[in-house]
Amino acid sequence: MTRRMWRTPELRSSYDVIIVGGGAHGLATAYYLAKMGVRNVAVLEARFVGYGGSGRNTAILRSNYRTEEGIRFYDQSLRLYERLAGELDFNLMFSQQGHFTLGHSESSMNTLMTRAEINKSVGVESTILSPPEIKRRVPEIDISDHPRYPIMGALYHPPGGIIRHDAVVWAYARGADRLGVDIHNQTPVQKIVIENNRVQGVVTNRGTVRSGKVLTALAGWTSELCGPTGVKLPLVTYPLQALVTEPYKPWLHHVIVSSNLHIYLSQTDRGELVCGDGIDGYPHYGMRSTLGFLESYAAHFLELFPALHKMKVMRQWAGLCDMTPDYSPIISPIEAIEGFYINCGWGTYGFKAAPASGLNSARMIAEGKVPEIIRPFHYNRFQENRLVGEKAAASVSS
Ligand code: PYC
Repeated sequence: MTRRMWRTPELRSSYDVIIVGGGAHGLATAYYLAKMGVRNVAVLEARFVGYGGSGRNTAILRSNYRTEEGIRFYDQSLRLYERLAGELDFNLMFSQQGHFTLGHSESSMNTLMTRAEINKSVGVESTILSPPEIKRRVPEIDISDHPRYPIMGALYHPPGGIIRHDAVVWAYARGADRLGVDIHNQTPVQKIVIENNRVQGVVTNRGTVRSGKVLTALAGWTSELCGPTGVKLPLVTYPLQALVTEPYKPWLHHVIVSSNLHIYLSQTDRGELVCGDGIDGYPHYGMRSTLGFLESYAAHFLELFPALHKMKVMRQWAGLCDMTPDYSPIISPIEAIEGFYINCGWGTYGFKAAPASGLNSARMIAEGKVPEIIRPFHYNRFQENRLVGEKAAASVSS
């Protein structure tokens, strides 16, 4: 008999904790909560698990950020990813193949050098390579002076790599389910019920569900649900597009990102190239892919790999990114509303953060205090002018 990976339980009238959003962050939070012994937890997902950014990203993992706060947090996430397949007993196909961020201008090389030094000071492997050193590892790349923006060097981050993103979602969902978490697909939350400055529950398409603790993990849709609660979040949602090519014999054995051309690519074990560009030029909630993206990606990609001019694209898609002004996330309780927690602002970095985001969100809810490592990501930093500026680590955002 086929064994389902997770149950389809009845929706109860109340839960101790409700997590809104069945992506990697919501499911990871539910899994770690249950592992800490918190019972009666539900994940409410509007469509199906992994429908949002968790199933639409380009599966790149890295921790070579710009600020100490960012590096420490994403490094914790990468360490959790290293052990995740064993912990969840699921083949996640994590390949730590090394990650290159190419620089094509003096100013981007300065930024990459700064990042290398800050990373090293925090104990994260990152180093600067010259064009011939890059060519030795990626022989197909064009390091000549023919391109409009020749390659001047790269930030090389050996622990970075790629993982099977859908498998991460399924593994967390199955792990959470086995520990008793109820996962409800097709259950959009329409409203968060707040009375006397306390969370009382949520209204869904299937009725009201009571709970004294609600966490939203909705990425690009956060403002839609949180706006009516009166909590002001400095989020702007932009689509981020990606594409996948037909399969080729394995030739690319590293993740390649260009900080000036704003593109990135890697090759999956099936041979497809998974490619992406910067966020769309203006905010919207559309998830259609565009010809403009395809054209700009092709032009920039051929600057790096002109030999691949006959490459065929198999499909394109888009996901939604909830961008903050400093390009760092928001994970915090909303102190003015007891029992209300938010997890958002992941911009173009969400997928790689899921394990650390889930673990620390779970600690925040279960222990009632904000773990040290996520304190810099409190939402009050915008009022208090304590920004954690990560724009320099966002090669994908123009
Ligand atoms: O930050 O590594 C990154 C990234 C790749 C694709 C989107 N963001």
